[in-house]
Amino acid sequence: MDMYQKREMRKNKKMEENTKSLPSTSINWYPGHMAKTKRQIITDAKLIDVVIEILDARIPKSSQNPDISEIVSDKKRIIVLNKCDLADEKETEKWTEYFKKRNIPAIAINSNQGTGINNVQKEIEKIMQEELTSQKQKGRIRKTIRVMIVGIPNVGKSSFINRISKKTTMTVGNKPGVTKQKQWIRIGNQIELLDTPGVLWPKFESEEVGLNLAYTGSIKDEVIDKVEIAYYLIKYLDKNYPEKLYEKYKIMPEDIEKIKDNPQYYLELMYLIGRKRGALISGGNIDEEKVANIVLDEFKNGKIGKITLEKVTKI
Ligand SMILES: Nc1nc2c(ncn2[C@@H]2O[C@H](COP(=O)(O)OP(=O)(O)OP(=O)(O)O)[C@@H](O)[C@H]2O)c(=O)[nH]1
Ligand SMILES: [Mg+2]
Repeated sequence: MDMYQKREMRKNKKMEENTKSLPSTSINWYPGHMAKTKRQIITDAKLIDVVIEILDARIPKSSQNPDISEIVSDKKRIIVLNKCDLADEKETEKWTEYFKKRNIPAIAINSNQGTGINNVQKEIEKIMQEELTSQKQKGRIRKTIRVMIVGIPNVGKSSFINRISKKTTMTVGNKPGVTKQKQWIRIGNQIELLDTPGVLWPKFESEEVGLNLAYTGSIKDEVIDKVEIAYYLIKYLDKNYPEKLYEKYKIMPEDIEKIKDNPQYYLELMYLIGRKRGALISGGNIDEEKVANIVLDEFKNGKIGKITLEKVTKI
């Protein structure tokens, strides 16, 4: 057993004791405009040939809206794993395999840099080929291919559209709820894309789903307790990516030695990060809000490393 595994065992025991006394998160954010967008998607789906479901490569399961998946289940569908630059490459590969095994084409992309974008365009053409050929044989000149882009808030729908269309038509922003209404855009002479506002669903299946959506920036800051969310993120990273967490915040084995038996281990770890980053208020106390903001922002922007929060368990 190596050093990390030993520490892990001690901590798991501690964590079980700790969590009992902690408040449980109850993240839910489903404002009226999302219900409205969902209704709009149901109506528009009737005109659509292909649906591109954009997922966050770091949380392919939690970022898949069960309501939307159901609405578009009878459509030709492509899954796009966006923000692959922020995710663990090996895990992203497993996720694309996972979807392909279930007969859904899946493509990993980075909408900021353009990686993988051409493959999406090829896939749209491929998936439509049979229908287009059959229409041609019947003597019909095929109309436009209509593609609807759906996904949770802040996952990169508008960024993807800007990339694939090589334009900057859509407004993008580093917060959820940027796109307020649907918008069409044409690319080339055959494809039309429909951008839609991000939609979540009324009740998350588990606390973990809510946390994953909060860590990756799909839930509005105003409706979450950032300190609590950062606490859980630190706990997750300490359990799953300790090397990356320690390297980023310059945490030494001797630092851990000092806090490892503390019943509030994860809170101490958060304070330790706060001290390392100078997140202090008068009297030398830790500015909890500040350290929470640092960790959440740095995670969201990939500064802690390429991290996948959900692993494929069975391909
Ligand atoms: N690192 C990284 N960031 C990305 C990528 N794609 C988009 N982003 C960033 O993610 C943020 C959200 O992008 P948007 O395109 O506005 O997301 P959206 O899905 O349209 O969001 P809503 O309109 O609010 O639903 C922006 O800060 C983008 O720069 C990507 O592939 N990698
Ligand atoms: Mg948008």
